[in-house]
Amino acid sequence: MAINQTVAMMANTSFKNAGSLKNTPISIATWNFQNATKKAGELLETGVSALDAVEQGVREEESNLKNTTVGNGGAPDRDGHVTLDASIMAPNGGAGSVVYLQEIEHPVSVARMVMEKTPHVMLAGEGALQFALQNGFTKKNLLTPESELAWKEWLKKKEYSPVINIENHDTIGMLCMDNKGDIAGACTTSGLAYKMNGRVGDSPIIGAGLFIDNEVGGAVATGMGEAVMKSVSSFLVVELMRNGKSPQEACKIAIERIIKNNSNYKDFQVGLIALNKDGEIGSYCIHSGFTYAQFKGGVSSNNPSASFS
Ligand code: SD4
Repeated sequence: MAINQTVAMMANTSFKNAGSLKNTPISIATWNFQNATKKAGELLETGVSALDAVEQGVREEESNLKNTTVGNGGAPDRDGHVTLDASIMAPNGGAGSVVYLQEIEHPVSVARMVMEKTPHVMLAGEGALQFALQNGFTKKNLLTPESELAWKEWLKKKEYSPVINIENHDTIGMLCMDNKGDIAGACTTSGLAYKMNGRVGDSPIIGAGLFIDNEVGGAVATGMGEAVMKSVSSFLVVELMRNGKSPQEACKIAIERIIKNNSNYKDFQVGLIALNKDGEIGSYCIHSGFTYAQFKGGVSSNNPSASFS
């Protein structure tokens, strides 16, 4: 390489890095899941990779019985099945996901195995379960007595109307940057409570619920998956960042796209969070009330997101 080319590259790099948080371990997650961001963040601070940290972080919520939108204790569909969707993306561009997976507490870890042990990106339903069982996962009844009771109560009226920010929105999407500056992400959910049997949301759809490009950054979504899928929102956020937008600007533009394309946007919530290679964070949602958790430099916080309304 010519010397002047090398010097130009070095100058460019140091300019870009001036004052940035590049290589500073950080974990952020949708909603107030500080247990999860703390778990991931503390791992990152010991030198664990972004991929390992993000998996371990979201597993906290998959096991949290009080969270009725993720993993064990997740609300069932209309017919009483707890069906889980999850995805994971690695800094090397790898991606794995599972959809409509039942009776496995940690779908994110199955998604990781799909990424690492198969030539595929996504496994669904029975096939995903079979793959999980063959790889050492064990079956567990994920319908807790509390979730069953709430479902039976819902059955009395069978009214399907998601309540913004409350009952249907506790999906965890997480983004981590490790001390090498590598970024990974994961998203895991039982989806919308009392959804139709067979319904799959955005969380396991690469580009919709989650997207990482380790040259640029990552984004992850929560909320009404149908709207997120139609706009391929996480991919859009990353592409906007690639084209020079800050994570905050990118999230805002992507939410505005959803609003523009869905005349019923007043009836549902979508929240997006993003992280770029300089460690900058963005977050934007349709309706106020969405928050994101963050762990950085040993400090844990829950932060209100900017919103359209
Ligand atoms: C879905 N996006 O299945 C998920 C639901 C969600 O917080 O985010 N809930 O559509």
